[in-house]
Amino acid sequence: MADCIFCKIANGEIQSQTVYEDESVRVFRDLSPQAPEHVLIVPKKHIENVAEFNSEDRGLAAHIFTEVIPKLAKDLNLDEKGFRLVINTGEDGGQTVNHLHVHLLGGRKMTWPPG
Ligand code: DGP
Repeated sequence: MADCIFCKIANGEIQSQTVYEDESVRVFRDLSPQAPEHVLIVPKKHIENVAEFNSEDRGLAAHIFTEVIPKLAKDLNLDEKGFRLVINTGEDGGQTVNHLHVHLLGGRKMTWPPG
């Protein structure tokens, strides 16, 4: 999508601190980290948010949750102590960038409930 910042980052038009990339996703460090490790898992395909996922995206969703996240957890040394995944969705969900992204945060003890 032409004016989408995460499309541009995911496709490499804009530089980012990339920690992982493959044919369908880019994972890069959040500009405003909320934990010692804070990366964003971003599909290269423009999908507005998780509510817009459809059956065509089943393979992508499975790839993110069964391959990318477990690999990141290991690579970032978060697999033993744990981490948090966040998918802000829409206005009430606190989504500020309208391109689906999964936050992966770790390296500190998280609190609950979130704000
Ligand atoms: P959300 O509120 O879930 O839509 O989170 C958007 C996140 O994206 C927020 O934590 C800040 C981050 N972010 C916004 N613009 C950029 C950018 O240009 N580069 C990077 N690396 N992160 C960004």
